[in-house]
Amino acid sequence: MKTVITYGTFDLLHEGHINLLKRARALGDYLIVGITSDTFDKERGKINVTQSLTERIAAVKATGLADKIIVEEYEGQKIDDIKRYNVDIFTLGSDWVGKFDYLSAYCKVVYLDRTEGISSSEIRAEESHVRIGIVGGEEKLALKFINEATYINGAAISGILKTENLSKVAVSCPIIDDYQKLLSMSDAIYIVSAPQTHYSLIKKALLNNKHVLCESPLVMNTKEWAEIKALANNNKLVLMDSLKTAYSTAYYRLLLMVKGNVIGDAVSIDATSTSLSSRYLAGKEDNQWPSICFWGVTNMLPVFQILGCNYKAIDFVTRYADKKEKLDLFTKADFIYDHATATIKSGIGIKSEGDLVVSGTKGYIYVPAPWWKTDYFEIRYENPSDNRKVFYQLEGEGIRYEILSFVKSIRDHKDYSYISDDVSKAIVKTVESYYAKKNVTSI
Ligand code: C2G
Repeated sequence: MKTVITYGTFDLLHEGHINLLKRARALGDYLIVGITSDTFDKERGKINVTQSLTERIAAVKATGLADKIIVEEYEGQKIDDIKRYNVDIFTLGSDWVGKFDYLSAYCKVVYLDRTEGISSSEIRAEESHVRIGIVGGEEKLALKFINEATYINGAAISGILKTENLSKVAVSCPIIDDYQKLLSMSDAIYIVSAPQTHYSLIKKALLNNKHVLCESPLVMNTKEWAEIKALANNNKLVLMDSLKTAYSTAYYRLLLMVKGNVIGDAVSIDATSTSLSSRYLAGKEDNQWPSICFWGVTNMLPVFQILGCNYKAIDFVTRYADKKEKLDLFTKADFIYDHATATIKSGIGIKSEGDLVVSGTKGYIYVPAPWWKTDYFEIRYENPSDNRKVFYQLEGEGIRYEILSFVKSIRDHKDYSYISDDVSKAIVKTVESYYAKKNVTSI
């Protein structure tokens, strides 16, 4: 019996895939098809896959061309599989010519002609493109977003609203003078401006029937939060918090592990994020981005996503930039829960060690600085030999996965956000209590 093996994502199974499977099958008597897992696809940069692994397995099974279906989960698995299944021939489409010649040490390698003129990404791209307009920030943030959007099938940048620190050279999309005009040429808006400007920008976008992705905090008080959320829901529009950390695979897996009780009960969380970001200290007041909003909201993420949103008490210690007491250079917040506590330190006017520690009754998780764009963390126990190091590749600080969730939410009319409404509202509630100067000690 001559065993043949081939691999693929097989997203939105189409004629090209089926031709390949037929030709692969004709090379021998028994065909094994390896289908890539969601995680493995993400790790190898294929993040636009529309269908789940289960759906893709079912589709390949339905062709009746595979004698056995396996899941490809890790780099190098092909060698394991060829040995395990005593494979005679490894085959792939001609777009991979040369890439797997090293497998000829284990079996015959055959590249089959690819079917021209059809691909999953072309099928995906046929779906309506979401045109995203960018508002606020400056070229560094805008450039990152524009670059990350290029990885997302179905997303296109319509333009960016002109601000004084945007230079024509830097940005590779149209610079638009007027917000109404940007809205008219967009399906959705990404708001990366100072938080005190969000409410009016979000409301105008929603009233113009545009979806919104906005840096947290969405607004500065819970009354406005309820109003814009109702406006979005009533008009079946997506209104999503933007906090790229939530979309970092390592951070997301950390949450799952804590919820899986790997460190016992989470009792204390310490999160610090700082940067000497002069650019947010300068300029007119509505350009200034206070620490509690710039880094504070990122530090709040693990607190609310692990300990919940219903803390009993909160105390702030803050250092203002000046007597106007509107812009904080540094803010520490201590949260008290029924059976847990958390301390977050946020600063755009100080430098500190930007790590995250989640302390539990069986052990703790340590995320080294800069924890907010982490691809790595450690689970540590009393007996160091039990410690575990965990690594997940992170591309683009998580921004492309955030854009993907936003575009999928718009396309499928579902909520694929990694930040729940509860967390979104708790962030706003905390910012509101800070500015109400409740329990705020100035240093
Ligand atoms: N294919 C083809 N013609 C097309 C499209 C795809 O012959 N028009 C072939 C590809 O060459 C591949 C198989 O169909 O052999 C599956 O294609 P994809 O689902 O795009 O998967 P891919 O990312 O190419 O997977 O590690 C190797 C990868 O697993 C191959």
